[in-house]
Formats: sequence, structure tokens, C-alpha cells
Amino acid sequence: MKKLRTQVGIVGAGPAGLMLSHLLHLEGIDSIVIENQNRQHIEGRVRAGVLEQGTVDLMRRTGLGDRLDREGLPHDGVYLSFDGSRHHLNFRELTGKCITVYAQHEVIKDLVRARLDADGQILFNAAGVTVHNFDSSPAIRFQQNDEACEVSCDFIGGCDGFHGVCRPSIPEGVLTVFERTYPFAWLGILAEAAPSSEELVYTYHDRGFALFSMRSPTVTRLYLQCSPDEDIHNWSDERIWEELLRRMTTRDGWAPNRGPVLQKGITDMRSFVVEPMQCGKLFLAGDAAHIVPPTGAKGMNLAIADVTVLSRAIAGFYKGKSKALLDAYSSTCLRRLWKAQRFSWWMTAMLHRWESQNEFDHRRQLAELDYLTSSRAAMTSLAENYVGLPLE
Ligand code: FAS
Ligand code: PHB
Repeated sequence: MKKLRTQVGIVGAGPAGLMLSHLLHLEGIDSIVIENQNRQHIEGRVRAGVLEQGTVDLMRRTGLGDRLDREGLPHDGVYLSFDGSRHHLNFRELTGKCITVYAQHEVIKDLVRARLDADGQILFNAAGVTVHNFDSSPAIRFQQNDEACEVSCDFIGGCDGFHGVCRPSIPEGVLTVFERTYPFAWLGILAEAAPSSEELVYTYHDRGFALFSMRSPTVTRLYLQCSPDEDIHNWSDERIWEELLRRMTTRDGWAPNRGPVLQKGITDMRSFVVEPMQCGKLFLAGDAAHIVPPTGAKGMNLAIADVTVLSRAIAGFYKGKSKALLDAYSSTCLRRLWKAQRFSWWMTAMLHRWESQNEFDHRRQLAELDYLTSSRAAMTSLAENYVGLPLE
């Protein structure tokens, strides 16, 4: 067995795992990232696209700002569209902060580049990963190139996403699960089409929700509400465009530009939290501990917020010889996380059509959107949640 030793063993090379390794490196703390996919796969995976102000500030502060500043698209706000017209919410004017559109897989590329440039260790294609003894002397075992390997460490960062091995490795009864599933999903496409709006458009329509987003001056990202068990094979590109245009076109003639569909997929919608987010010396971060529906664009930002708290806590242990921040890791993350859960649920509830609804509910949702786009107080509340609540 090949034996490796480090201070922090990290399972998963997503935004949480790679940012944790990067932040620990800046604190002079060693780590090894263990990922079961290969580099190409993780750098090509189409997921989130919106960065909160705090995530952008962190990337700039930690030397990851160059490409983000060159290629990222700063947005002052978003549009809410209903009843055939778009209404702009100016986050910068309301909060002094804004958001940036920069694809998650571009963030991953920047993080992998930064880690490897700093001689960081990312072990790809690790098969059969298991985590052990996280109440005493933590260890991570796996196969790589048909060789059995073990990484022994002081702490384990469980950053392996919702379907990973770290959370299920925690003994029965330690974690409490809070969950809500939704009676709909999102059908998402990437299209080779110049964005016809300079900012995102969230559309409430009686046929269901639709979202206009983008990735670059030539690539648009679009989503529409569909049923949770939808089969993507039932959706030809023609049918997708027809439905998107039907839901999004506004009375003033605005509509997304059509173009070849580069990628399409269905994302299910769930709200999920486990408490606590730690067990002994195993610390869960990101989707391994919580999932939000993507309507609030919080997923990736929450993962990065968790490891900002965790890296400070681990540095506090090595530098300050204090376990205080480590012991407070869960409560610190969970307080902000539940507010993001509330916001993501609220955006989802307000902007989607629910089968269980009747005409009263439909009118109530329209009234909520009307109030939201005509009250400065209501707009400011949405804006401050969307740009990202402060990290304690
Ligand atoms: P991740 O899932 O990103 O990373 C976990 C890593 O662990 C992966 O690289 C995985 O390969 C690896 N791993 C898993 N099991 C392992 C094992 N057993 N051993 C070793 N490695 C293992 N958010 C938005 O805001 N907007 C979106 O449009 C959006 N779209 C999404 C689409 C999908 C299909 C998914 C799943 C999520 C989407 N999200 C979106 C949310 C997304 O951004 C997540 O919140 C974010 O990726 C969370 O980052 P991590 O916690 O690092 O987990
Ligand atoms: C995206 O650009 O992929 C995106 C943007 C906003 C969301 C969800 C996804 O709420």
C-alpha cells in the first residue's frame, strides 16, 4: 500500500475541495485532494454560473482574479419578467454590490491551475474512496492506477458533493436531515447564440418558470420548468426553443436569440441540509452537507463560503492551537446557510407554477411580483440576498 501523509485530506475536486486546498495553501497548511474523476471531466462539467460579490472578492484577494476580471461578466442586477413585461432590479444601486457571471467550470480550471502551479497535490481517478477513523487518526483509502493508497491526515474535508462517500460514512444518528423536494425540475440548455439581454431574466409564466442566463458574448444558458421525471429525449431542440420563446417573449418584443443547442440536461430541484456539518475530524462542506434549488444561484457560492470558514478554523488550530473555530464550524456555516435556504425556497416558490395551485395562487404570485417590482424595501431584500449575505 502506498502511504501518504498530509495535514488535511480533501475528498472531491469541486469548488469546495479545490478552494479549501487553495486557502489552506495560502495559510501554509498542506493538503491532498482526492478526486474520482479525471481532470478533463471536472474542467468540462457544466453547472452554475453566477458568483456573489463575496466569492468574487475572495477570488481576487487570493490571486484567482485575473481571468475572472478578463472574462467574467459583471452584472448590476437582474430582470423579473411577468405578465408580458420585464422589470429591472438594480442590485448595485440598492446594495452597492453586484454579481458576476463566470461559469463554474472556469472557476474549477483556475483553481486546478493555481494548485498545480503551487505544486499542490490533486490525485485524479481515485477509485473506491473510503474515509476512516475520523474520531481519532483520520485516513482516506482508495485505488489509483490499480495501486492501493492511504492518505493519513489530521483532518478530512468532506467536499465530495451530494452523492459522495463522506456524509454516508458518518454513523447513524449523528446527523439530522432536513429536506424538501419539489414537484418540478429544470431543463437547461447551452446555446450558441449572442445573449439578447445584458443581464439575467427570471420569467414567471402560466406555462411555468423560465430563466435566461449566459456564459459569454456568444453563449446563452437557458432553463425551463419541466416535470421532475421528464425524459430529455422527448425534447427536440425545436420543441425546447418553441417553449422557451412562448414563455419568455415580452410585449415589447424582447426574446432570447435562437442558436444551435450545444448541451442540454435536466437538473432536479431539492432543498437539503444535514446538521451538524462535522463529525469528529471530518468536516462536510458544500453539496456534501446542503443542496439548494438553483433559482437563487447560491449552490457554488455556499460551497466556497463553507470552506472560507473551515480554512480559517483549521488555521486557527495550527497557528492558535485553539479548537474554538473548529468547534463552531457547523453553527457558523448553518446560520448563514439557512438564510440562503430560505431565499432559494422563496425564489422557487414565487417563480414556479405548482400543480397544486389554483387561480387564487396564480393571482397571488402575480401580486407578489408586482409588489416586489414596485417597492424599494422588497427589492432591497431580494437584492441583498442575491448578491450574498455577509460572511460572519
Ligand atoms: P461538487 O459536486 O461540485 O464537487 C464534488 C466533487 O467530488 C466532484 O468533482 C466529484 O467528482 C467528486 N466526488 C464525488 N464522489 C466522490 C468520491 N466518492 N470520491 C472522490 N471524489 C468524489 N448551482 C447554481 O447556482 N446554478 C446552476 O445552474 C447549477 N447547476 C447545477 C447542475 C447540476 C447537475 C448540479 C449537480 C449542481 C448544480 N448547481 C448549480 C449547484 C452546484 O453549483 C453545486 O452547488 C456546486 O457544484 C457544489 O460544489 P461542491 O460542494 O464542491 O460539490
Ligand atoms: C446559470 O447561469 O447557470 C444560472 C443563473 C442563475 C440561476 C441558476 C443558474 O438562478
